[in-house]
Amino acid sequence: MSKRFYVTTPIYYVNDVPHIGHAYTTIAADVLARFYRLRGYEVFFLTGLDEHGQKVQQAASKANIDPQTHCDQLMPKFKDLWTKLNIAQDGFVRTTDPQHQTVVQRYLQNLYDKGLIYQAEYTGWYCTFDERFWTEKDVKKGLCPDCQRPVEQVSERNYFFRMSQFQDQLKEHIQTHLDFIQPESRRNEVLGFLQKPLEDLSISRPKSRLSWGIELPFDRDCVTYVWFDALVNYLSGLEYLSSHPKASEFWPASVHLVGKDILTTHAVYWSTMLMGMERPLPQSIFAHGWWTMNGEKMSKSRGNVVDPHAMVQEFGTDAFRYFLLREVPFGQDGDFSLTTFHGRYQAELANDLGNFVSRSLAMLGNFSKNMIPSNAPETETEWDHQLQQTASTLFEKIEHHLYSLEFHRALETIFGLVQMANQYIDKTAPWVLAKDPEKTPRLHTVLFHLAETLRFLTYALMPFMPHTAESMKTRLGLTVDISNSAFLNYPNWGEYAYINPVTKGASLFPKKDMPRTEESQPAFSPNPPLTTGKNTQTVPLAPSPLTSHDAPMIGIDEFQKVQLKIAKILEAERVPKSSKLLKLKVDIGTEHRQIVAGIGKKYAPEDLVGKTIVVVANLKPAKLMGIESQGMVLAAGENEMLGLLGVSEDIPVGTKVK
Ligand code: ME8
Repeated sequence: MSKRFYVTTPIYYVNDVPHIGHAYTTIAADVLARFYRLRGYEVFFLTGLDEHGQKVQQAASKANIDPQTHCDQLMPKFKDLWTKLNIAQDGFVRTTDPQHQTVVQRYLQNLYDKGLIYQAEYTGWYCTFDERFWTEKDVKKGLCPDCQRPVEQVSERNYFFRMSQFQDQLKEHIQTHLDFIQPESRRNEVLGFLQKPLEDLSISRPKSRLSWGIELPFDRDCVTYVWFDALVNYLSGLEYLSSHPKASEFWPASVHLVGKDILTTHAVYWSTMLMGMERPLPQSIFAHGWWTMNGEKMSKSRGNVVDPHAMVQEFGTDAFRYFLLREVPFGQDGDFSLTTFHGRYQAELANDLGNFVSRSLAMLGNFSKNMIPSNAPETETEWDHQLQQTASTLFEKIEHHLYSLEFHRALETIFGLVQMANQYIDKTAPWVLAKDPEKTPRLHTVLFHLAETLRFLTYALMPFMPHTAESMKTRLGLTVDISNSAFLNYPNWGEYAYINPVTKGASLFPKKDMPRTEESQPAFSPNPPLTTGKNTQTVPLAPSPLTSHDAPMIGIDEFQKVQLKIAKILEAERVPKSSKLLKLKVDIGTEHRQIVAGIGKKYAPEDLVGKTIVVVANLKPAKLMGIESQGMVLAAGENEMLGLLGVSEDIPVGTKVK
């Protein structure tokens, strides 16, 4: 029996055009879907649109059109972006699809018939934006505790789902299925939420207040609460969008990818709904973090929204896919800045990967007439061996990282091989071998190893950067079909019989100048994809770290004069009369130091204690506001400090940073 993998994204509200958050989850889901397809799984990848509810009704009335027309107009914006981002979904749900509505009504009737839905009078504080009620104790100063917008008191007869009945069963499930809610910190949050008694869930809205929704099958005067309607898409999509003869067997889903803000609706509402519907729970729900922009929350009013279209236009689809998944661990919040994006583009895509591909193909052209030497050469040197070993364990590592949704680690592993391959070229110096006919066998070994590395990288990049991989495949003259099941068995070094000539082609990632001025900076716009490239942002850009305009080049020996060390903050307090300065006591392994740091606007002292940071340990002591500082903490930012540098691993204090 073949293995199945079912991955979903949230279905996105069509109250506006798609943004980076939508792109982020959808790219992550696409990478998983592509990987498991290549691994020989039967895959169903579902995404779509959440078209009902108050938000959409309001957006439509603002535009002075009826809600269905509004949805029909916005839907292509999402589909177009997915095409541009090379998203290969298997199903695209719209909650206004009649088939979806039928499934929702069927489940509602089923719960109603079982006595799990009842009618009651309800008075509460209602937040239109979040489309949910809050109790008296939740609301402070008349504001929604979630989005801080004003709430209004609403009293109405509603239908309720007996969610409270499933509280213990849900807690037990979460505690006994450790993969169910990920990452672990989020599991603890949900368990924390479940400490309080769970209330029943209002699943209807009177048509007099909201007409844009699916009618309740047992009361035509009410429509279904938008979350109940939306969550059912994970089941309805399978029913009517999959052509697989056993589509229902894709349930339970392997993973629902969601943003951290909608974890509760998934972990609690959806899970208890499934319990009521007597359907198994998904294997896992993974909550990813949120992107900020240059340290600030993205919002249209601030004009700091990242426009995915503009990023793709400037840097290409694969660079955008790469950056989003490489920059930040999937469960954590991350900051988007053009400087960082450009930095990774130049260093990792243009210099490392792009260079490796063009150097290798150029040498195959120059020294072997575009033909890959036949497979014979055994590994001869330690370098050959190391390259081969690293490539041979690549796929297991990728699979391991993707299993725990560590996209950044999977990419780090792949790019580790790229770096090693570039060093291999430097060490083996094929151009020197080419000058001496006696060294031709050795030259062929080296060229063969380069071709094999290219082949392994082509396969490995396929899920992440499909255009790039496809282009590498063509350049290398590979004839294998790498659309499906190509990773069923991982490739073996030396097994492929090369017969076609290679072609060098144009640069995969041409070097780019950092857009330096507001006018030339197309990535951010207050009104994103509708006006690609025209509306420019107001955020000033930090200069690129890779251009030499701002800082003179230094040699490695100069850099090595700076002694950087891992340190732990033991104490922190404000420096009197300063809003910016904090006095820290840090452990640098060999001793405790007092450091005065200008980080007081970003951090409260109590948030810092226990943090692992990086410090300059050999800076001459200096006095700041009369207090001696015996070192310096490393932090990112220019005029404004955006954050302290930390470490992603558990590294002992005192360890040298190189
Ligand atoms: O919540 N960074 O839809 P939605 C990362 N229709 N992710 C972000 C983000 C950011 N800055 N901003 C938003 C809905 N998101 C419902 C879902 S599912 C049955 C119904 C993410 O369009 C957010 O976390 O408001 C969420 O996962 C997704 O965008 C969709 O948000």
